[in-house]
Amino acid sequence: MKKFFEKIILLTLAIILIGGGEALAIPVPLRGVVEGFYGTPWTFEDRADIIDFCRKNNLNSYIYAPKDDPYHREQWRKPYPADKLAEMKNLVAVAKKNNVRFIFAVSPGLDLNYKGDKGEEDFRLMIRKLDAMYQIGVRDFAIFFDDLKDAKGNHHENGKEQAEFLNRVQKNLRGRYKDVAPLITVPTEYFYLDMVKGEKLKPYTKDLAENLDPRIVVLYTGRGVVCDGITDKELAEVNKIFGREVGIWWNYPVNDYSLTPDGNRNVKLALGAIEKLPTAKMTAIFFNPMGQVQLSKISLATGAIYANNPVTYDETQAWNKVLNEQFGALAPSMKIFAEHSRHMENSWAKVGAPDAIEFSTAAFNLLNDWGKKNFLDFAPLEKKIDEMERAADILLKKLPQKYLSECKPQLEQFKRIANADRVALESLKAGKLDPRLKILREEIAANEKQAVLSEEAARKFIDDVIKALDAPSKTKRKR
Ligand code: LOG
Repeated sequence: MKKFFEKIILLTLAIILIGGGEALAIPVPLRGVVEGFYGTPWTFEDRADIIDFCRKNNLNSYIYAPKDDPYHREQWRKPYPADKLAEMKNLVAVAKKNNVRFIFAVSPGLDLNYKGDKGEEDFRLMIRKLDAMYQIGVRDFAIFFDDLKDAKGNHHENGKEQAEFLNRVQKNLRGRYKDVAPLITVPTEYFYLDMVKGEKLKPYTKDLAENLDPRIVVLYTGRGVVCDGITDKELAEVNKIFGREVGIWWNYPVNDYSLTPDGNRNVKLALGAIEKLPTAKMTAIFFNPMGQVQLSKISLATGAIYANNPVTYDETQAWNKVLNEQFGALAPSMKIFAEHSRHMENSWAKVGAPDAIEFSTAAFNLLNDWGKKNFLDFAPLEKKIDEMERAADILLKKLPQKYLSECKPQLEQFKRIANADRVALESLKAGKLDPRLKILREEIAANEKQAVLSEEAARKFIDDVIKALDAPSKTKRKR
């Protein structure tokens, strides 16, 4: 008995020593990047670069799933032409060298047949497609069924059929090749609010969950497609639904839905940290990036820190660390810019910390006091505006081309906004609207076709000041 206790004490000591006094890190087993966005796919160089980045950041997987590669989705039946296949082979070799799993995905759902001769033919074509990838060294495969809704928001998928298709693909591959990893999938109903109606599971999800081989990895995105975090409780609930530990497909920093009314893509950059993700155990986490590969690395690197130890992850600490590592002497300026460009929100999406909280707080306080108090403290906001202008100038001048080419319109817009904020502040000081402010606002609005940032902070301040100073005076209203 005494020996037993001694052993326990020694073991505990060893754990404390190895862990440096902290809880031992438990990395998410499958962790990496899913190239899963709409819009121009990454180039070979981008992918090789991100695979190298994965190794350096202890991410172990990369999923190839660019929505707008025709061979991935719209024309999934077609084999890759020789030149594309050769390129893919090189990429698979790069991944192998970097110890990163190259996961090849196909999205056949737009027109996949499940039944009859057509079903047999499509199954054969899918296997042919995956076999070609096996031949060039791929050992990990995924089949995705996301985004199959029609204009009315309905989909026509049958969960049982889909499950049987996936099971059959997995059985076929693993039957012939002993070194193929379990299949990964994204269901058609891949976010919680789409999986349930009222309290009940929708038939598609129920049938899929009941019939899917328990070894197949299911990815889901959270309560919504792009949502403000996932709690441990939600994760547990979804694990229960699928009868397995699910994985997460996390839609940040992806910005393919940040569109202007005329359809321009990627107008806002997501430069914040990964945040609000579970600490509970999970099978996998994949971060969906922006088309802007270099700037995606800010949040991807924070995601890597998270995925390597979800329990101890601190987003502020991670964000500062990553900015310092990636931008060196330019980190302080980059941080100011990035602070104004991290929150993503529209009618169906919401993710990322609010933009420039200190700025919006200072602006709110100032406008709140304005007209009420005799003494107004302009200094906090003035300081912020100085910093913004300086940061924009420094970055426009010194940022290496590989970054600048991804954010020049946004940096120029940042400078315009800072400049207009200054005029707005001066107007408040004078108690009178400087007529230049409306002109500056028009210029900013015209450029919002290509660059948006700080909508609720620095950009809003311009509108708020115009509103405050433009209001018709009481005497005017009487007339
Ligand atoms: C797509 C994804 C896209 C993302 C953000 C999933 C599983 N699928 O609405 O390709 O990049 O949202 O727009 C998606 O997230 N569908």
